[in-house]
Amino acid sequence: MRIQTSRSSSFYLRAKLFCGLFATAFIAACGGGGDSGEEKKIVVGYAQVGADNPWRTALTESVQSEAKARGIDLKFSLGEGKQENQIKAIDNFIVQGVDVILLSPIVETGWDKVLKRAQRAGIPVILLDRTIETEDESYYVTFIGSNFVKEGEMAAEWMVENVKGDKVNIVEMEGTPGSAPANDRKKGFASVIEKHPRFQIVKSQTADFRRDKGKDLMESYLKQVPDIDVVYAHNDEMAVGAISAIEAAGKKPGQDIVLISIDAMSIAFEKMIEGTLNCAVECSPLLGGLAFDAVEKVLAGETLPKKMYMVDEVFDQTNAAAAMPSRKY
Ligand code: GYE
Repeated sequence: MRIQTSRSSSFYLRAKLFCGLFATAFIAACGGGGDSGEEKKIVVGYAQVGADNPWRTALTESVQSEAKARGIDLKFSLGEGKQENQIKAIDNFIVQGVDVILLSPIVETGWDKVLKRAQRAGIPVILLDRTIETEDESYYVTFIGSNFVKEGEMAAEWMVENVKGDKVNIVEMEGTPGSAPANDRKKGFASVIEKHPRFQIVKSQTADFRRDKGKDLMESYLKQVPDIDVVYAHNDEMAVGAISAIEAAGKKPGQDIVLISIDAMSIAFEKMIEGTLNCAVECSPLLGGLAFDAVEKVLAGETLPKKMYMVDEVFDQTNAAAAMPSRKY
């Protein structure tokens, strides 16, 4: 884990110190409690992408249940898969004067203006689950989630080790265009196969992290490419869609065609155990605990590492059954 001090966190620290100096006069405004002697609740706004797949719903539940457990007032907004809705949600949180904003950005670019507005309002922003590309890293305090480049590398490394043959044709199913996991899982995977020329990506298109679109895309791949050896799907849901398209075409997923996906949700374990999915690289949606630890630390004036990565594991048919009972999502 890399530890960096950002301009934004020192700014919040200065704001906090100011509050500390004037604590007796302005105690309520600074969140220190009012006449009743009761602690003022921390208010957090969370701009989530949407509810398009089970991974995302698991993340939402993790954040909501953790807020509840800690007595934090959570203002929750679902962006319905649109960046403009997420930007509106952030502006609303600014107007409401929340203490901290959590953002799961649908795509990587286009956040600078709204994040600048949050910074001017003195509201720290924590990136949860997905990263952004920005002209100014001080617009966010920290990122909490997985290293998607590494996930792509792990998927490719599993393939290099387990898939034999002089010429291996891969079809790739990409996640939401412009999203950090789609960009980085592609990058990580490509960086490994570059060193192993027997592997070739013959087609690569998006299926938006969705099962129905994964099925449609696989149907079209099967028509266009006669000899597919491997499907590399950026998430389980698209792989599950691909599995049904392969079965409908009269082929055996997991045997005639190797399938590799990312997330390792419980559906992936079911598929690995039944033999239709070969490998799943983990990406945990259980980020609520870390998110609110970070919220509390930033409000206490602590400087956080700029990136906090989850440790992800690789599962396949050799260890899926043993791991299944201890899986939490
Ligand atoms: O892999 C996918 C979801 O952002 C890491 O988004 C997340 C990804 C996850 O829709 O299933």
